[in-house]
Amino acid sequence: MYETIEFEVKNHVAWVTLNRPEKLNAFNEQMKIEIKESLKKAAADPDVRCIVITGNGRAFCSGQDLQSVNEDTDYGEHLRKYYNPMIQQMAAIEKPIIAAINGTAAGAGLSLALACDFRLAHEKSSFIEAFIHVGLVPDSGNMYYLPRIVGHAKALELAILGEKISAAEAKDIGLVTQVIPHDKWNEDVTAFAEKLAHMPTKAIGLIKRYFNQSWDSNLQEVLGKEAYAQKIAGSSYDHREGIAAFLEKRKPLFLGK
Ligand code: T3D
Repeated sequence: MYETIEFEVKNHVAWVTLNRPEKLNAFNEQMKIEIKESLKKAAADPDVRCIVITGNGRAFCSGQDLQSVNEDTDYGEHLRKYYNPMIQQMAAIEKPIIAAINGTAAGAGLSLALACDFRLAHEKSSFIEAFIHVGLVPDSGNMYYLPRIVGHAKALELAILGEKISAAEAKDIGLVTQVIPHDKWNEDVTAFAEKLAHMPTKAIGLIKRYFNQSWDSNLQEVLGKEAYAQKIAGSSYDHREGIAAFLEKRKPLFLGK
């Protein structure tokens, strides 16, 4: 069904695997369309409670396919048509999204990882703000997320110097959640994703929505939004289950509703 990605749902987790390994999973037009379609499908499926984006081969994603651009390419239009809607779509999905960074993440491939809610890094993975090496600026949400994740000074350093950093360095600066050794990669990524997929999905969605909005809100507005969100979470099945499990001294069985 898809030409440039693989898509599978298993144990409440949707796996979106970028599949152009010979180009280090660089984005061509088809891949951007297919990622968007698969995310839409995962978002709409009530059985899906966590999404993982990963890559086949030795890279996560090397950014825009540089063989598919030329001097007539209108990058502004290209971003507005493909990348920006994808990044906005990811922020709007009220389910956790994990980037399972199996190898190099470069340029807009790094932006894709930054737009995820969690970043798990393979021990051999690397990260590079490659834009500067082709005379471009960070895009696809990179200028929004990178300084928020690693801080202004570090973000400028990475974007302007464009030096490759290792998974261990990425962990040190807070860019990734966890570095996973090669022999534990599949097992640990699956365990992390399935753990999230069995948590209170509705509350996770609300956390994501209001954390995102908090950047543009003052304290009074955030307090109001927290009260609103808590009213919704407080009337959920999972809240009742959490309280019951606590009182009965058992493990909760959250259903994501
Ligand atoms: O709207 C718009 O379209 C503008 C948006 C732009 C967003 C961007 O993403 S701009 C930044 C684009 N990405 C890059 O500049 C990264 C280019 N790639 C690299 O710098 C390096 O390949 C890596 C650092 C990612 C990995 O280096 P290395 O040494 O491990 O691998 P390699 O040998 O360079 O690449 C292996 C193959 O993948 C090679 O093909 P070959 O020679 O074996 O046939 C290489 O050409 C290909 N490849 C890697 N990245 C891309 C690519 N082909 C097309 N586009 C790529 N981005």
